[in-house]
Amino acid sequence: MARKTFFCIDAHTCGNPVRVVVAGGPQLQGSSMSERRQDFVAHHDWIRRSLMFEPRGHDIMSGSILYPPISPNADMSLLFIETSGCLPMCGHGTIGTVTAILEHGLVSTPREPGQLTLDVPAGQVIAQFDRDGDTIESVRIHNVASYLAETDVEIECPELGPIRLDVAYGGNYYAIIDPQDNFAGLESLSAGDILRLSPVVRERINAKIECVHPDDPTVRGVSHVMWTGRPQRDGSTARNAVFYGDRAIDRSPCGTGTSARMAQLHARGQLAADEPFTHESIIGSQFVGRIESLDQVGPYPAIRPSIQGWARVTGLNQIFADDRDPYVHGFQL
Ligand code: PYC
Repeated sequence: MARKTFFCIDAHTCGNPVRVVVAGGPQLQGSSMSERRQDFVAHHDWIRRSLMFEPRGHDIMSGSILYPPISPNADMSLLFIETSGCLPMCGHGTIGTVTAILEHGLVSTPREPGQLTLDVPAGQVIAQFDRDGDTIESVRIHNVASYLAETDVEIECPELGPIRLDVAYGGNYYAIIDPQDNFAGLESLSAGDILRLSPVVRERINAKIECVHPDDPTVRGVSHVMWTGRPQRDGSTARNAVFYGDRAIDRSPCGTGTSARMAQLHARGQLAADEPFTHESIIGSQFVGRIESLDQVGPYPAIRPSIQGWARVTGLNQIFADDRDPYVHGFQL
């Protein structure tokens, strides 16, 4: 019998799960986290499926695997794993991972007090944390440069008719659908509607446009669909629901999605650099976004966003992947 053991800390960030693999991850080849992500996808993807899908995970499971730093200035590296694949960057995943590893003493002395510098497939991000004794109260991620890639692309959406959407990058590419003639806003959709319509929207936008990151051609294609609407909670600027993978709606306000949304609004002249942006999720949890500075990605004017949120650890999980188990590689209904 061959049995592999993964030592995990399970957590959630503002409602969305984060399974942090602290030991048991495979050794990866490559000189950057982008190359190592490609190596993982080519040779070790069964681990993602095993830990994310049923019966060890579920449709919305998401997580990370910890690795030593690659860059001389970094504290550690993260690989993101999800039911949807291996993301270049994940905001809620980073907030949950940082909270889990600090609360469990896995980083005793950050290179800079109060912050961790992390190599991730999309580049490098900085996580500033607020600590109260042994508890991490909140984490602010200084994310990769984010930009508006396409505006007013029209597609035919089943049930709604023709709709216009923008595509923006915040660590992943997002199709962003704002209220318009054929879409009354997020409040007009049920979770079932989002799960039914979003895969078709994603397929049609990817058939119509090709987005490729100017600095890394392995980062390409719209993976996430964001429906926007009016805020329902005090203090929120906007509300959103992000669809990803085959069946997932982010329970958090989505870190890379909030970054993409701020880049879109800034490029459209609807969000000033000094204006706070509090994003509300489908369950009412909030991230506080900020435009930290302006940047450029290839030909695109870009922003450097930060997003702040909180996470709570839900338990320690020692997970077995046993060759005798016919469902060792996971399944999806
Ligand atoms: O928070 O960036 C995020 C994210 C991506 C997919 C789910 N959450």
